[in-house]
Amino acid sequence: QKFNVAIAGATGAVGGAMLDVLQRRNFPINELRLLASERSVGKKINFRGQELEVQLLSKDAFEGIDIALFSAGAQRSLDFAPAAAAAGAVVIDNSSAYRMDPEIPLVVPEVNSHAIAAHSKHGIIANPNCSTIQMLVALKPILDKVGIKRLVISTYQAVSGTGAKAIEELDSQVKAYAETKEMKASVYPHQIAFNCLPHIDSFLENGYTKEEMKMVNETRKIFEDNTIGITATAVRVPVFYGHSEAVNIETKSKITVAEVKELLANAPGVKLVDDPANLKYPMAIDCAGNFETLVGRIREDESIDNGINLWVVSDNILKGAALNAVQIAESFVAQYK
Ligand code: 2RA
Repeated sequence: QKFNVAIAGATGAVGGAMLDVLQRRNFPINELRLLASERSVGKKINFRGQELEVQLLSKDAFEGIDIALFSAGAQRSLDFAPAAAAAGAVVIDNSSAYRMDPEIPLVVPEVNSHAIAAHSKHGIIANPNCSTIQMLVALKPILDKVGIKRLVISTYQAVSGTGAKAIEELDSQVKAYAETKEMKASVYPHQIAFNCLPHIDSFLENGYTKEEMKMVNETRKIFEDNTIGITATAVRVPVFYGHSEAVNIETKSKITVAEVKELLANAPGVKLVDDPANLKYPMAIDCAGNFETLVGRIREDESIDNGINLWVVSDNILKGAALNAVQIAESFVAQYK
């Protein structure tokens, strides 16, 4: 069986990655419809050797579409996802628009693919935030085995999470430095080259950023457990692709480092990279372009009874967005088509 698929936001960084992932995973496509804003209409994009023309993202652009992948920002998802669903498509939305809506499933296929069942309410499935996805892929086997009481997370996030302009900004600042010229900041409030910004998305009343609270709220929704204590610090670092995360876990019952390694070595979507004696540990430069979530630096947190530390690295544009969205589509068609 083949499906008619639309990509809303087809010319953006994640939209382009969705196209790449659909090809790499040989998703069964009958028609692929590329949708974007006015300024991109008419652009030609190659897909499986075919030249496709970008069409206007509008309410009536979804006639005959089975699956609509959205990555065009929250407002466009709010404007157009209901119309796509009304036209009979199932919408898989990468924006933050519907993630915390109690009637909309928020899905990481390796973690809670059962939640896809709730797509029937509104025809929309939400893709979690990139930093949440990679962490939960690593945590899921530990959660199932010994339960999780508390998480303390620090993230080191690539500039591609902000978008194409941020990639250009880091590149131009590094070049300016090399030529001893002044580095200019416009996408970010401060210089990002050779710097770390503890500021991703906007600040909230409680002193946290939206990015940090996404990790708290999305984790509790996906794990279906509001009792897990979670605190996060999200930091932008001068890396192009690949988010890195230090995850401290307090488990409900004891688990050894050896048991964690055994679990992760067999966990779906995970690649164990944990051999510090031979300088082998997850690095952003090794995850870029690949589908796996790399986990290493596994060690006991001896400051509490049941503590484990992990270092988790994954390509924020692939597993953090485009790959997870396509895997939701794969899981959806496997269960419901
Ligand atoms: C970021 N997770 O990294 C956010 C959105 N992609 O900027």
